[in-house]
Amino acid sequence: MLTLQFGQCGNQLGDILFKKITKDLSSTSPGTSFSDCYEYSEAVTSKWFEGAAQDGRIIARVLLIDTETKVINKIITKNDENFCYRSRNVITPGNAGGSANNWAFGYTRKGPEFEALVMEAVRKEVEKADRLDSFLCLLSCAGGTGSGLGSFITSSLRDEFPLKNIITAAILPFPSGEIATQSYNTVLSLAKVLEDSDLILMLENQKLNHEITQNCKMKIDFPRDLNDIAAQKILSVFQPARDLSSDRLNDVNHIISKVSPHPGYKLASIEAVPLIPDTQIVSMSHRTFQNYPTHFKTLRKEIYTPRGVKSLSNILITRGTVKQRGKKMFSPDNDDPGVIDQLIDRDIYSEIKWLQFRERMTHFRQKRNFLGNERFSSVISNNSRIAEPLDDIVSSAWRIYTHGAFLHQYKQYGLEDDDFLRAFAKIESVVKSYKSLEVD
Ligand SMILES: Nc1nc2c(ncn2[C@@H]2O[C@H](COP(=O)(O)OP(=O)(O)OP(=O)(O)O)[C@@H](O)[C@H]2O)c(=O)[nH]1
Ligand SMILES: [Mg+2]
Repeated sequence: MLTLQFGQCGNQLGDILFKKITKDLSSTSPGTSFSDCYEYSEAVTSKWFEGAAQDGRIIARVLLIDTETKVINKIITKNDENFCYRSRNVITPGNAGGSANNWAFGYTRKGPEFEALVMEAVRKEVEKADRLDSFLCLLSCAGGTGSGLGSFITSSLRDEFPLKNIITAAILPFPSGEIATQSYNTVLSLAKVLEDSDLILMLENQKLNHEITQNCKMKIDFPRDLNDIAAQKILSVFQPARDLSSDRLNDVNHIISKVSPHPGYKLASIEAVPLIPDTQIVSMSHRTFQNYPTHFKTLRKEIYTPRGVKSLSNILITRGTVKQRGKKMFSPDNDDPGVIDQLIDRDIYSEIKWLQFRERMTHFRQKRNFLGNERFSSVISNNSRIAEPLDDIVSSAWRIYTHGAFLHQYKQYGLEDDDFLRAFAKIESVVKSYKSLEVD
């Protein structure tokens, strides 16, 4: 995997993501055997890192890209004790002062300006790695750099590496009160990344914020806490685990084939428990307070979706200890032939039978503790709930468009009405496809 971080949000989220990965690696109570841990560490290190620096720290396989230097400088001067960045992978030419929350500026000006530098760095990483099959792009949709430059480079990746996977983690803005042009930028950037990515992880700031406030009493540290739980969600899917039905590792190809089986449906969201940011942990007891049934009840509450929401695919990922009630072991039943991890008892299936379309549900399992949690479960789901926030964004973009608001800012960088209309149409058709799932 090669991670590409774009703009303020992409870089801040990525920095926390890599801190979490090293935290996961250095767990002092992994809860499983030495050989399991060794295998896990090897898989994690080869997925996210590329060897060690002279000072012994491991080097993150990542490009840090921004049109201004402030955010990235802050990140690289902080000097983490466990990992470091490769200086040639820090791409912030000059100090052009950002992309002014304007997708068109980021896409049409900064895109071509950065392309050669970024792609040269990508090629070097691809050549160096044994087998690099995927790119993970981190960006926010509302600003100018992540959305504009990020979606431009995603197209360049797709053109040059047609067979590699591209996963985009897209941060959606709060519905209102942030940036006047956020709905244009979100529609324009999503329309592009939908064409070029195999899977888009939708991370809504509003929802992340809600998830923290309902679990934690302390004041939220924005955006740090949001990035903290967003990173936990992403890692819960990508850190090593095995598909219980085939014993196959959860490599990116496998995840994409399970979550996004149809090119018309590429949007996924992740629910997870327990979701507590590091800054909110008062004591370790938070990490273990939930017993096994409560744990799944909480997951059920998180994944609760309004009536009528239909899912195309779901992967349940369970990490850590699965307590066996009354020592009843699970025995494979008719619809689950094949290998079932010995640790899973039948309770787990009774706890999750509420998941819709069980026949389309896959189960990934990892015995090792996760990020200091004795037990951590998540569901990555491709379902129709996403139609609602998308519909809101495209409606709000239409509203300002029909008043001609801010259009000159985009037209001065070459955008035409047709470009807007095509992007609106693209998002509307995605909304329609997801809504059509709900019609029985
Ligand atoms: N979750 C999260 N959201 C962020 C973070 N930083 C910014 N945002 C959100 O991202 C949007 C703004 O985009 P930025 O990433 O700041 O913009 P940029 O890509 O740097 O683009 P320009 O500054 O316009 O060049 C808003 O919706 C913010 O709420 C972050 O660290 N985490
Ligand atoms: Mg910025």
